[in-house]
Amino acid sequence: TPRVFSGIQPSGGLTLGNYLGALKRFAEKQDEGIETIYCLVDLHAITVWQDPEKLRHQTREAAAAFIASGVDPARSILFNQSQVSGHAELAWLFNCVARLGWMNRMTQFKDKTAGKNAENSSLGLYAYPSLMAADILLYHATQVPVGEDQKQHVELTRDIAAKFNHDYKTDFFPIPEPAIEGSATRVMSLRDGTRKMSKSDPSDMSRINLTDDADTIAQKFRKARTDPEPLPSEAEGLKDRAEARNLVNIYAALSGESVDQVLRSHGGQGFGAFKPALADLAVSKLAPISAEMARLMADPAEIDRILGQGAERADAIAAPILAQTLDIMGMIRSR
Ligand code: AQP
Repeated sequence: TPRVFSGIQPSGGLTLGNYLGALKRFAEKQDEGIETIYCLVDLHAITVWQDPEKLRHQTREAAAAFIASGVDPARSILFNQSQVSGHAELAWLFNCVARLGWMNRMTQFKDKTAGKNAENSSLGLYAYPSLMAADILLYHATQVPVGEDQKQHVELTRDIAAKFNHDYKTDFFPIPEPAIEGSATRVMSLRDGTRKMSKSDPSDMSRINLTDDADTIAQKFRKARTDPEPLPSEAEGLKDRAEARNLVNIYAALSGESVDQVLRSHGGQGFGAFKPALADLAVSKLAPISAEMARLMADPAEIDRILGQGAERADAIAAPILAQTLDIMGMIRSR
């Protein structure tokens, strides 16, 4: 039976990229009637420094964003990673399965240490993909909805599952599939069409936050970097225009239209007209989400209760899988 697992780091406020590449699709998967498990991966977040008070706030706010985006904690399992100890335990076991050479090929580590002294990064940041493999395989999940940027990590998860199965002569771990779908699998920065929109980008103007108000959203789109040409009438014409393509992709993903449909109605338009239309569309989709987030955040104890309940349901699936893994590896289990 198919089972979906995915997560988001509570490492800052969530962005339009997280919404279109992840949250919106998490709700759609749940509505397809597939078993869905969604996790706020706080153990991943601390691979870079997190102020403890802020981390708590960001975790609750991310939980509110899930719920406001349509993830129903009664139908999906929604919890924060550190409340289910199996994630950290299985990650250690996978640290002993994964090879150094595999980690060395991970582009996210290279991106996150670019221009910095990598020697000064946490060991956790380097081992991040091994923890992510544990997140997925701890539930024997088969489908992993992610944005384009996480594809390499899901492939590594497949390699770890296959090596474990091979080394221990078992078929215990299923080989999960990345599910990368839709026109916004890679939302780009509003300031630089070659970089992805990211919650940790130092420039707030590079991203739309789910908590931005209507004026801020309009201003950020107005100031978004573009070229001087009008929009083409066919997708082909966006080929060498990263910034224009990004705005059209965002429009398509928010409106539920294809890129061709968007260009049929907006082709020939200059950005002076297209940007306000895009801002209006974004506000109409995001305003109800940020309002619902604010409502939920007024009762943090209720959010914590939802996460605790989700963690109990998650642990009920995870604990037997972890126990079996330890047994397969030859660990004595006698208490
Ligand atoms: N720009 C994006 N476009 C489409 N999808 C995106 N995702 C992130 N950015 C984009 C998807 O959101 C999910 C959660 O990602 P994450 O929070 O675990 O970490 P990330 O991919 O590293 O995202 P950020 O926003 O860039 O966080 P920081 O800045 O903390 O590293 C994933 O499914 C991801 O694909």
